[in-house]
Amino acid sequence: MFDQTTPDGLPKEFAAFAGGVDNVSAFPSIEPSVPEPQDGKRRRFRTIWISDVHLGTKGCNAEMLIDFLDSTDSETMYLVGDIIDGWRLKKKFYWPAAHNDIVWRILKRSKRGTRIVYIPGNHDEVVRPFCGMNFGDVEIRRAAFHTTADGRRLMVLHGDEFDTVMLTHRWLAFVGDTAYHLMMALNQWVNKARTALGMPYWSLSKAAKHKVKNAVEFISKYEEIVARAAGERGVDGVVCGHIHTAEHRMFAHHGREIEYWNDGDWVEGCNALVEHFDGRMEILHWPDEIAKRETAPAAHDDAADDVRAVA
Ligand SMILES: [Mn+2]
Repeated sequence: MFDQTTPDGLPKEFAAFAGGVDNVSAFPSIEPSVPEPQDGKRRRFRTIWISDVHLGTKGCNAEMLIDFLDSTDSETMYLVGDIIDGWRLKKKFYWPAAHNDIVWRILKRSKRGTRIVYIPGNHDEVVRPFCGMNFGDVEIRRAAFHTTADGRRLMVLHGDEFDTVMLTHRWLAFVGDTAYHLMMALNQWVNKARTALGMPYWSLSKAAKHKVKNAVEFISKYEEIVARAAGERGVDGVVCGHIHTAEHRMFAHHGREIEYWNDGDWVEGCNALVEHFDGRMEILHWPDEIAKRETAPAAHDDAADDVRAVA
């Protein structure tokens, strides 16, 4: 069946998948498996912050991030840690082509002139010894100070520095609604088994709810601690990641207002923090942005319908 081969040495049958063979043969080269769109329509920002991408894990929403990277551009981009998950990679090597595509796109951005600052987090702590060095044009830093267009000074760091108890793993499991609902479903299961074994009812979901409450308290406390640290450093605010919870909050510190920004993650939330050219900052929830983009033509049609109705 596979006696005829293409010039790449691949069975002829594979050539039927237009582009597929190219992808296979091009994999070790520098071209991404998902090509960058050539239309050049990108939303431009002064600054973009992303973190907690967790490349090398199944959790990473690579498809969403590729869409984000292909739809935006900025003068500066901060990679605020946990970009590559070294912890997970050590246990099991997982590196799909899409994860290469993300690295490729980030390096391409740098080539195009975006200043890239990579602040390693706790999951990519293997990169931390290289802080202060440059990898090509990518600056690797332990933390950074960013001045917004309107002159605010922001401290940029991953944020595990303030997670002293390293609650990361525990709360990560409970923050997501998905995990919570899974818990609820599991509850029925556990109790069916318990009943069968003649054991009394035990509420796993109640235990989960307690954990969720703890997680909410943990997040709130964490935000407060990070903002206080920024206040003590005399800056106007802080940008961090780590807890996978995109947020903007204001805190008072000795009569001064301190901004707390968390750029979220690309596992569940798919958030990025952006600074517009006037210094205004915004958290983008990328699935919402995609939905807006896709409903925009429909909204236009609705408007046309309205016009027709009036006429
Ligand atoms: Mn982290």
